[in-house]
Amino acid sequence: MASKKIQSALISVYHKDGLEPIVEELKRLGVQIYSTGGTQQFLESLGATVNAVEDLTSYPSILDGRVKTLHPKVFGGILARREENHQEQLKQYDIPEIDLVIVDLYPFEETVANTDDEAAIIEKIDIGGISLIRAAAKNYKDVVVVPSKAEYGMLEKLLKEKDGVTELPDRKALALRSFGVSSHYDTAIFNYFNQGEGAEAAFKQSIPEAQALRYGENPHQAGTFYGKLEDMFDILGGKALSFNNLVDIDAAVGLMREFQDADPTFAILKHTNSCGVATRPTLLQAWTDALAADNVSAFGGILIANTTVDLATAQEIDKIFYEVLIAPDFAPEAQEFLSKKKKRILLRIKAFYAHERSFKSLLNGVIEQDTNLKMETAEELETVTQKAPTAAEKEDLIFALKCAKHLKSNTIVLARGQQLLGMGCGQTSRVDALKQAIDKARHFGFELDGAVMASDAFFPFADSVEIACEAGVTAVVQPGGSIRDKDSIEYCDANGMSMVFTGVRHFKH
Ligand code: 93A
Repeated sequence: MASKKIQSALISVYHKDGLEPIVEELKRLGVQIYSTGGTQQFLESLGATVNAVEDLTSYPSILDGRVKTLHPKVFGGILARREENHQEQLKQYDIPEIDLVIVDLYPFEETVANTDDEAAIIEKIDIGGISLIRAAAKNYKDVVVVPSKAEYGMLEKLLKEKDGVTELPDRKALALRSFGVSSHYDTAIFNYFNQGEGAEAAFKQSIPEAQALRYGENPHQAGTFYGKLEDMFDILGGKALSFNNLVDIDAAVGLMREFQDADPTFAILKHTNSCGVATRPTLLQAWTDALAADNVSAFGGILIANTTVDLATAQEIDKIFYEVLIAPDFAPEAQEFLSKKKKRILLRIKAFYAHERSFKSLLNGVIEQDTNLKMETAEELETVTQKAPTAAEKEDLIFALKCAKHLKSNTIVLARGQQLLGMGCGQTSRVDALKQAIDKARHFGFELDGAVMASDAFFPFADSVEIACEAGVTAVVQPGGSIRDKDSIEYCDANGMSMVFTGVRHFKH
């Protein structure tokens, strides 16, 4: 039966005001009232007949009021289902049913706002009251719960208009309000503990801070960053980071993570894609050879190095316009020199950190996945052609694969001698990506004899291998797994090329 008539009530409120009309109704309906000390006094002052909770539990309020209502005789009467087996136990232990629970919690938030006295604040963490609310809300099928003053009006109406008879939807609505109150209350307590020295650093980090950005991807879009950049970077100078800067920095860091233990490496990115990458004995040479792959796209780019930027390299970099320069460190004279350009963003990265999980919002939800932290090694490459790649080619295949992993799919990377020669990315066909890579490489003056090719996913047909071979490519790395793998392999064998499989796809959308 969904209709219930309120016959008994437990009232325990911190602020007593506002209860008067409710008490009048409870008196009129002859509801049996149980109450805690202070509330009891107040209700009696209004002429109500009240049973002390202490008489019910046969316990006084103890430990300075910390334990008042926490007793089976109270919670049993709230939580009992109004069914046969629970009824028997209520009888056995002499527990009266409680049909209505009215609570106004200790004012925790107000206390935090008004004092720094920790002991006073802790004392205002309500334990019994919040338990009463949660218990009554759990048993909403039978019990009416009023978790704060905000619901007094609703209750008054039910008592007045329906003589204390309530329906299931009313009780469920009040239960919903109750869990709203309890979660808000606990969040306030959490926020209090999650500050100052007592807060655990790791836990604090997991609660991102909000930082308004000038705008989102475009000026007509508002944007916010949730996170703490200072944990990852020393921001040494430049204008405020934009939404797009953050997206590009993330891509740059992801790419350079692959090269963090390599010889000096430089990468140049635009719109999250690398257009130049080189590993060399010196950073200056790495910069020069990264730029050589596409000195047009580099304009306004995001630059990242895996080692300290020295003055000579800084002076070369300074010749082009860039947005952001990221490095593990800067020689003092290099930092001083680069800082002269006030708008350019200079970031000292503390670690090439990567979250193990990544998220993306789409449709009416969010998707989450393991971050792609896998990278194959030269030893893991499985030769599938008669000819195996040389040791140098293997190193270049891994280099190209690292670049390809961080380019938008479909992508093809052409590389040689630890230098990106050309790349195609974000294409709807693998052949288009390859053609783009070849065109770019040639446009910037590279011939492709002896170059290697990496593909983020398998070749569905032999056409890509044919085009690459004609351009001069001698070794290919791909995951494998196409039903036509045999066609590509046979073409390589017939044309003196080597091909290796990784078994690992690196799509990036
Ligand atoms: O200290 S408590 O967490 N321990 C309890 O057992 C308990 N039961 C009710 N606080 C408890 N309450 C709270 O006491 C209620 O939430 C209410 O705010 C207050 C009412 O106390 P009094 O009626 O004595 O003024």
